[in-house]
Parts: sequence; C-alpha cells; structure tokens
Amino acid sequence: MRKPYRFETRTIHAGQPADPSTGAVMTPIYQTSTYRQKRVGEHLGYEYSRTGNPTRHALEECLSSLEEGHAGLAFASGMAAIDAILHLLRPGDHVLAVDDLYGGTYRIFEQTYAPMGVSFSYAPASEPAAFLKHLRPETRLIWLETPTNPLLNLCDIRGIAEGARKMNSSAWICVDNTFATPYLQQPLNLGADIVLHSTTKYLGGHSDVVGGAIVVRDAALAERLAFLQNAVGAVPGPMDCFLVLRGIKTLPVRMERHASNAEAVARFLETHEAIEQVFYPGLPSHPQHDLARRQMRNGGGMVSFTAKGGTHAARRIAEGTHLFALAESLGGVESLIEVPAAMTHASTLDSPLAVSPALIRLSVGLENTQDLVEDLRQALDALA
Ligand code: P1T
Repeated sequence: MRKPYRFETRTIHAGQPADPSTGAVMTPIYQTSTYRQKRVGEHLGYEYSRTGNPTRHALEECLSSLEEGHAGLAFASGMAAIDAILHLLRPGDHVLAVDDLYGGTYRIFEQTYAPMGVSFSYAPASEPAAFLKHLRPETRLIWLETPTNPLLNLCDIRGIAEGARKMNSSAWICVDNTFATPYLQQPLNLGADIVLHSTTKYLGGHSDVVGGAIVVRDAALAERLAFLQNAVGAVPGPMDCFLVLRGIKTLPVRMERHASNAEAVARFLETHEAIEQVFYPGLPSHPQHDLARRQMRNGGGMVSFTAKGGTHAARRIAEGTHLFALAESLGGVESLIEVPAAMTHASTLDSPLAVSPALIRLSVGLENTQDLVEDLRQALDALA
C-alpha cells in the first residue's frame, strides 16, 4: 500500500489487509515454524519461518511503505540489522561514520568488524563538504545517525547524499533513523540508500519488544540483504512482529506528543540555574536548528543536557527523579533518564567517541507535561 494513502493511514493499514482466511482485522500472530506443502516445492509462498512468516511479512511491508522504499526486512534486534548491513562488506573496505553514535554500533564496528579487516573512520557530519573530505576510494559505506545518540547532532542527509554522488563515490549511504522515525524524516527520499531502525524504540513504542529493521530503495540490494537475513538467521518471532506492528499504528500521535513534551522539558531546563547546556534540535539554541526545521517534522522526543557540577551532579540527577526511570533504551510511552557514558555508551570509554560523563540523556515520554517538568525540577533543586 503506497500513495495515494498518506502516512497516518499507512501506519494503520500498510501490509495489513484483513486476514484472508477469517477476516480478522488485526494481523494474526502466525506462531508456526513451517508450512505444509501440496507437492514438493509447491506452497502458498511460505516454506519455513526463518525465510518468511506472514506476521513478519506484514511488518516488513508496513515499514517499507512508511520509509517509501522498495523493500523492508525485519530483524531480531537493531544490532542484528546493523550486522546484516556490515555483512555486505569485505576485508579492505572502509566505512566513514558520523562521530557520535550509539555505543553498540561503535562496539560492533571496532570489536567485531575491524578485527576482520574492515576499517572505520569518524568525522562530524553537520557540514557535508568537510565530512566528505574523509571519503576514500575504498569507502563502501557512509554511516549516519541523525539525530545522533546521545548528543542529538544532525547530519545533513541530502547534502551528504548529493555531495557523495558528485564525487562519484560508490559508497552506500545508510541512515540510522531510530531517533527520528519515518514520521519525522524519510532518509530514502533525501538520497540515502539504506535506512536502519531499532524497532525496540519509537516504532514498537511501549518498551515491550526488542527488534530491528532495514528498508532499502534498490531491488538488488534488497535481495542481497534478504539473502543475509535468511542465511544468518537473526529474525524476529511472530509475536515480536505483531507488537511492533501494533505500536506503529499510533506512531504519528505518539511522536507529536513526545516532541511537544520534549520541547517543554528542554525549554524548562534552559531556564534552570543548575543547568549548563541543553541539547535539543527543536530549540532555537541548537546549532543546527535550521537544518532540523528543513529535515525533520519536529524536534523528536530525546533531550540531552549537562548540569553545573559535572559528573557528580549528573549521577545525582539521574538517581534523583521519580517519574523518569533510570534505565537504558528510549522511545517508549514512559519517560527514562540515563547517564550515557556509564550506561548505553560505556563501550566508547577512552575512545575518540567517548561521551562526557557529565551528560544526561532523557527519553521524554507521554506523561503529563507538568508532572515531567516538576519531577526534573525537584531533582535539580535537590542539588543546591
Ligand atoms: O537495542 P537494539 O534494538 O539492538 O538497537 C541498537 C540501536 C541501534 N541504533 C540506535 C540509534 C540505538 O539507539 C540502538 C539502541 N540504543 C539503546 C539501547 C539506547 O539506550 O541508546
């Protein structure tokens, strides 16, 4: 299902016609590993659930429609999806990545693929020309996250895609769209080749499932990745696919509220005397606020900040909230707080990508705005 239906309609219906055998409106959880064949090799499109499953197929079709790609592929986690993309590479290949990344992405780059002969370099990706100076003849993959985790920097997707093409680079451009979701930005329409998601986050939306996904524009690339999905086998089960599908149905309304709550929280933080710096693309003070307005529908639901008092204050704030739960992950209906250097980004410690131990990251949920602000206020006031 594609145009003429608009985004909100596709979140609810794309890939999800009523079940042909019963009329069930919700996609059934096809909890089966295998499918009876009529004759050898003659079947209804499914032969084994690592290769294909109808609940997973519905999710893959829906994701492909939302990202406006050629095909979608679902994985057991965001990391499994990242691993499938990195499996496209060979020893000697080079990856140029943005210099602020989820810690697990940095870890698989440096600890799993670098020892196998793939090389990685990292550069700020806010200025396309400066970023693309780091391209090499052997660069096969450009890796962007935007907004980045945890500093919420933006990469200019269109600028980088156009610049790379002008330089005749043959590198695929992959955008980790986990923080923005296709509701805020659609990287394939801005020139990217591959979109990646941890569906654990906003797409699932309720902190009750771990999953990943890839959407691509090109049929041949889709085929190579589908081969890897089946050959390596890191696929999600049907129940997990059902949960992500159900979450996606409310993505647009959730993202509007995540963003309005996050903006209110960010504006409050900017006015509090205990705060040193606030990072939120939806604020005019963000150095790339203009790009955010061009590239994203709103500023998203993630806010990072530092407080006066540095590392010690960060720990006290993160342990001092009641409503914001001290936890890794993001994108669920409930608000979370964490210290990336000690938690989600511990693998970047002592590396060029190390995050300041004074940084605090918030995943702003859908609770009452004032309750969230008051929770942060009491944690900050307690520092005095
Ligand atoms: O956790 P998993 O579903 O495997 O997804 C990995 C991943 C990939 N990309 C981004 C941008 C991510 O943020 C993540 C996971 N991140 C967290 C768990 C976190 O708290 O930042």
